[in-house]
Amino acid sequence: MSAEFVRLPIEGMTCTSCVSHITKAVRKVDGVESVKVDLGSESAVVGFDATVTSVTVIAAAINLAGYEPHPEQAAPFVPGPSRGLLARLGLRHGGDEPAIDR
Ligand SMILES: [Cu+2]
Repeated sequence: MSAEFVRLPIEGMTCTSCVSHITKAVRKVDGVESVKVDLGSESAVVGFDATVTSVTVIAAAINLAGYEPHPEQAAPFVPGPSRGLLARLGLRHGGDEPAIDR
């Protein structure tokens, strides 16, 4: 598996139609495998094939759609059940109870 996940901060979102604009723009990028835009945290979690595309290319697509991504603040995102690692990265899964490192 070559999918890589990043959490990319995006400025300029104000409503759910912004979310769908950004989602559509990111999905069109070659190599993007998944995208989940979150209005509340003003960011998107993008899964992509790093041999095909990059955060820079994804950010450019978001920019063309009229929003202001911050690829320099993009952070690795670990999907799935690895909660200890998520907690260490300071990330939480929406809807899940907070990860507790003992
Ligand atoms: Cu909007």
